[in-house]
Amino acid sequence: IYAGLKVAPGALPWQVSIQVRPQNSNLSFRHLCGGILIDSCWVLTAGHCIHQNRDMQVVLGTQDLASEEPNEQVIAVEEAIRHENYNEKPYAVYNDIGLLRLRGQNGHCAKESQFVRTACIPDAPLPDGTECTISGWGATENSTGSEHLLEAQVLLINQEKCSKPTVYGNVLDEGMLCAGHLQGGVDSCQGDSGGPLTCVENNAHVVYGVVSWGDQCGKKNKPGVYTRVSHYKDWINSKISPPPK
Ligand code: 4AZ
Repeated sequence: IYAGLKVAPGALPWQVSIQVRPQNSNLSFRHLCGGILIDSCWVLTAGHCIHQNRDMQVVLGTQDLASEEPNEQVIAVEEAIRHENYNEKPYAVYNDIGLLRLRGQNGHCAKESQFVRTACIPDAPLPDGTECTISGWGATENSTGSEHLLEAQVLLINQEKCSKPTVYGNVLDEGMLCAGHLQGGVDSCQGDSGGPLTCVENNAHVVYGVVSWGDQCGKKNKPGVYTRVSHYKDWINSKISPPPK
C-alpha cells in the first residue's frame, strides 16, 4: 500500500494473508497475496494469485507477518478455484477472481472472533467518489513489502473517467472498477493483490473490489484497477453453494 497507515488490531477482520510453499520443499510458507474471508470456509482473492501444485495456507486475524500473534488462525487450503474465463493480457487481466476453500468440518473452518470475521458481498452499485478502504502487506513507496498490515482510503472512479485516453483507454471491461486518486500517491501495489477494497453500505462493510492490477503504483492518472465483485456475485454463489444434485 502506498501512503498507508498501520491497521489497528481487529479493524479489518476479513483481511487474510495467502501464503505458498514451493512443491517438494521444506521451505517455510511466505506471503504471496491478500485475500478476503467471505464465509467460514471460503476466501475470495484474485485469479492471478491462484497457483495449482503449490501448498497454500491462509493466515487470518494477523497484523504482523513476522511474528506469531495470539489471535491468528492458520488454515490449509483444500481447493483453489480460478475463474474459467481468467485471461491475462500484457495490458490488463480479465476475470481476475478466484476462491480458496479452507480445511474444516461441517461448514466450519475459520472461527469467528473479534479478529476474524467475514465481509459481505455488495447488493447495489456505489456512486463515483465513494470513499473506500484498501489494505495489504504489499509494496510501499520505499519497500517491496510491509511486515505490518497497512490501509489507505481511495475514491471510486467511474468507468467513463477511467477509460479516458489519458487514463486506461479502452482496455477496461464491466468486471473491473477503478479506485484511487488521479493525482497519484495513494494506491495498492504488488503483494496487495487479491486483498480487499471495502466500502460501507447500509452501515455494513462490503467487499466491493479485489486488488487486481494497474500501471505500476501511485502514478498520476493510473489508479488501481480492482475486480468488480458485484459482477461476479452469481459466479461466487455457484461455487460456494452449488445447487443440490
Ligand atoms: C501487482 O503487480 C499490482 N496499483 C497490484 C496492484 C496495482 C499494480 C500492480 C495497482 O500485483
